Amino acid sequence: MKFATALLALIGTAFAETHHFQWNATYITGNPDGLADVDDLIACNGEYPWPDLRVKKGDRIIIDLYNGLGTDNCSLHFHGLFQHSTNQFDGVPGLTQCQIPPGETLTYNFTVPDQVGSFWYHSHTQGQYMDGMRGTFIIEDPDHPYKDHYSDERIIALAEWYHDNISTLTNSFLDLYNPTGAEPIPQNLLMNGFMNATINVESNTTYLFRIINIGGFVSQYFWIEDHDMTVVAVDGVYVEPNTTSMIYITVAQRYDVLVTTKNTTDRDFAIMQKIDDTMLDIVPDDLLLNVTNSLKYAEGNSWPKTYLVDDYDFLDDFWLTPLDDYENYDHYDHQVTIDVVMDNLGNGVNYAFFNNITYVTPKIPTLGTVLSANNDSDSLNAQIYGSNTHAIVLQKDEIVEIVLNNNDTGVHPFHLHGHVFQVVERGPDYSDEDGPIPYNESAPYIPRNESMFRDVLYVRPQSYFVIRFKANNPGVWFFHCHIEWHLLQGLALTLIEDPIGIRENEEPLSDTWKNVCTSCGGFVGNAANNTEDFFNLQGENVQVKPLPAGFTARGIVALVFSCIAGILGCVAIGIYGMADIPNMEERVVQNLSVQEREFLENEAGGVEEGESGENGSSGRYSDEIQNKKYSDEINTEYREINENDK
Ligand SMILES: *[C@@H]1O[C@H](CO)[C@@H](O)[C@H](O)[C@H]1NC(C)=O
Ligand SMILES: *[C@@H]1O[C@H](CO)[C@@H](O)[C@H](O)[C@H]1NC(C)=O
Ligand SMILES: *[C@@H]1O[C@H](CO)[C@@H](O)[C@H](O)[C@H]1NC(C)=O
Ligand SMILES: *[C@@H]1O[C@H](CO)[C@@H](O)[C@H](O)[C@H]1NC(C)=O
Ligand SMILES: *[C@@H]1O[C@H](CO)[C@@H](O)[C@H](O)[C@H]1NC(C)=O
Ligand SMILES: *[C@@H]1O[C@H](CO)[C@@H](O)[C@H](O)[C@H]1NC(C)=O
Ligand SMILES: *[C@@H]1O[C@H](CO)[C@@H](O)[C@H](O)[C@H]1NC(C)=O
Ligand SMILES: *[C@@H]1O[C@H](CO)[C@@H](O)[C@H](O)[C@H]1NC(C)=O
Ligand SMILES: *[C@@H]1O[C@H](CO)[C@@H](O)[C@H](O)[C@H]1NC(C)=O
Ligand SMILES: *[C@@H]1O[C@H](CO)[C@@H](O)[C@H](O)[C@H]1NC(C)=O
Ligand SMILES: *[C@@H]1O[C@H](CO)[C@@H](O)[C@H](O)[C@H]1NC(C)=O
Ligand SMILES: *[C@@H]1O[C@H](CO)[C@@H](O)[C@H](O)[C@H]1NC(C)=O
Ligand SMILES: [Cu+2]
Repeated sequence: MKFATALLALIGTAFAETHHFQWNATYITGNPDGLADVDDLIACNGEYPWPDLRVKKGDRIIIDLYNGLGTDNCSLHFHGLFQHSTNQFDGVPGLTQCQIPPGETLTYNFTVPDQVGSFWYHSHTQGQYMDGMRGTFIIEDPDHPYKDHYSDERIIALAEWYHDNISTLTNSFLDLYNPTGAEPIPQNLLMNGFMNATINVESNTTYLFRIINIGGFVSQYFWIEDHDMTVVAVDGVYVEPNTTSMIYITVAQRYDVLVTTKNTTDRDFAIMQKIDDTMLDIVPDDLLLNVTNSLKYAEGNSWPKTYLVDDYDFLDDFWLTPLDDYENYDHYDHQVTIDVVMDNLGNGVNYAFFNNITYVTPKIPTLGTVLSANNDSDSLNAQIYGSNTHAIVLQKDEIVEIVLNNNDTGVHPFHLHGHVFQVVERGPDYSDEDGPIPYNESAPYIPRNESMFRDVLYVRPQSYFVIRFKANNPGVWFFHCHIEWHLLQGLALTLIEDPIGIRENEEPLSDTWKNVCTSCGGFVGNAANNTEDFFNLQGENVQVKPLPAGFTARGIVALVFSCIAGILGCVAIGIYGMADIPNMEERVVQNLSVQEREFLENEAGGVEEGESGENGSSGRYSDEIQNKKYSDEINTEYREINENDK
């Protein structure tokens, strides 16, 4: 790699290298799926896809990340790395750093002393990595337990792809006119950055395939025509070999598998990836669900035919067994129970909640608050981290159990930063029952002796999972759904693990880290940016206020449209089943702030003048959503009103 310089340093008896990269994130025009040019593909030093990083256990990685994105912020998170004492380089704006503003550089600087396997890196700024800012990160193991079983390896990075950029999609996703929170439908699936990829292999050879889902939304089924896969590691954890013909891989998960090629080369085979279409609200007719790639044995062979299957009989990762000794925690000291709920707030937007909280970024990054608290005792008090960050303080070395109940009907892959966790329980799919069914601690579903450990685990619809880990890695760690749309909706909480340990062990904040923070509002103070009284949260960022009792976002949409239309909206309301709520409009209007009422009244008048004929009589959602000009205007203003209202 031309931009890398390698230095050698002696550590113990082994040579540990330092890999120093200079990276410049910029927008370029590109065409990942070969079907549409996009102007805002994020490139590294002008190139897409981003480089595969490959280091050895014990090496130091230094990345000078320059933000060349013009007007947009960025950041970089190294997925799955423990970042002992370098929590400041975990890369999460609002938690462990500030957003890197355009024109500035943050130098990430950390080692990988105790991890090996398949990882990846990505921007942790507002869904941005789905625009291309992501790559794979391999930590080689000189003592790989399966090294005698394979002779070469290949990286297979999976993702979905959108033709619209993420900021455009986010605007229409987090929108009053998307009250059910339907996620944008991707256009295609990619492999190693492109569509219809080729993986070259030799015949009669066993390979280690590192399958890494670097996508931001859909899980994928993955299978190879007439080739079995033997899973030997997941998420950087070696497992006892388990042979399967198919895996199911959520975003952010990794499967290392052994694949032995045929001893003939007369034809190529299909490598298939398929969208888990149960995650899509609608499946457009022209969406290619099964995408075909080539396991290429020889030049001149024709492109393999699509290889469809009837059974989606994939390996259930719950039953994998770690190869090494992972301590199986048979109890917990601290239980955290969270229910996943998707619901609307007063601006009509659909949010995601753990219990009643949708995550809102604090004014000061939480790590900054830990380090600047007046004393250790204050740093142990969750209050200073804000009421809307869902901050939970963990005591040094306690065994933490997270019970996650999924009140939603979708699958969600949850990720914990800074750890791999023990998978204690995972309930079945309750989508056909009268769910949701929460975890019943007195009647556990499946007890296991040698539990699986990993760093991303999915929960099934209306079901639950239970995980445990030991709070032995001081740091501020995010726990969140890795579906970027859901993270944007606030499906996250903050674990402040052993704050005294952080204050004692964290390396001094680096100069570039501090510079970046200084240019966007500082890193000293509580969540509300109060440097004097850490228990005074006045002015903190909080979630939007709830909808008036008895209303749904659809009702609000109907109301807004009826106001625009200038008719007091029986038709629209009827469509959304709101007619049975007495005095619906009056009640909504009463619950609105003065500003909101004025706004709606003015808007109703204003629109009537210009647009009455077109819009007035129909009252139909689908017709009116065509009138994008007005909906966009109303939306922007509506949002501003709510923000000012705090
Ligand atoms: C980053 O790339 C842009 C576009 O090529 C260039 O204008 C800028 O000078 C580069 N900045 C750095 C620090 O490399
Ligand atoms: C990939 O292959 C599919 C057929 O399997 C085809 O429809 C699609 O256009 C191809 N994409 C590109 C970019 O060539
Ligand atoms: C995203 O697309 C929109 C609409 O085409 C455009 O206005 C905007 O500048 C794009 N954003 C970025 C970051 O390029
Ligand atoms: C960049 O981050 C700063 C500080 O958090 C924020 O005020 C600003 O709105 C962000 N810019 C964009 C384009 O999101
Ligand atoms: C990286 O971190 C190490 C350990 O703190 C420090 O000695 C070194 O100077 C740092 N390098 C850079 C380029 O920041
Ligand atoms: C396949 O590999 C095995 C062991 O490496 C070797 O004995 C055998 O001759 C090879 N067969 C072919 C067809 O290359
Ligand atoms: C070719 O592969 C098959 C199984 O894949 C094996 O049984 C056979 O012995 C191999 N032949 C040679 C010549 O290696
Ligand atoms: C993709 O596979 C599924 C299941 O096998 C099938 O129902 C669907 O029709 C396939 N789609 C295409 C375009 O081949
Ligand atoms: C392999 O996975 C299956 C579940 O798909 C499980 O039943 C079996 O016990 C596993 N075997 C081993 C050796 O891990
Ligand atoms: C989740 O669903 C369960 C079971 O219906 C219910 O008891 C619980 O209150 C729900 N949680 C939330 C936060 O709504
Ligand atoms: C969530 O519920 C708790 C306990 O009832 C309450 O103290 C807190 O204010 C609520 N938070 C929000 C954001 O509604
Ligand atoms: C925090 O307060 C200081 C002093 O008032 C101000 O300069 C800074 O911009 C504030 N930062 C944020 C993120 O609000
Ligand atoms: Cu989710």
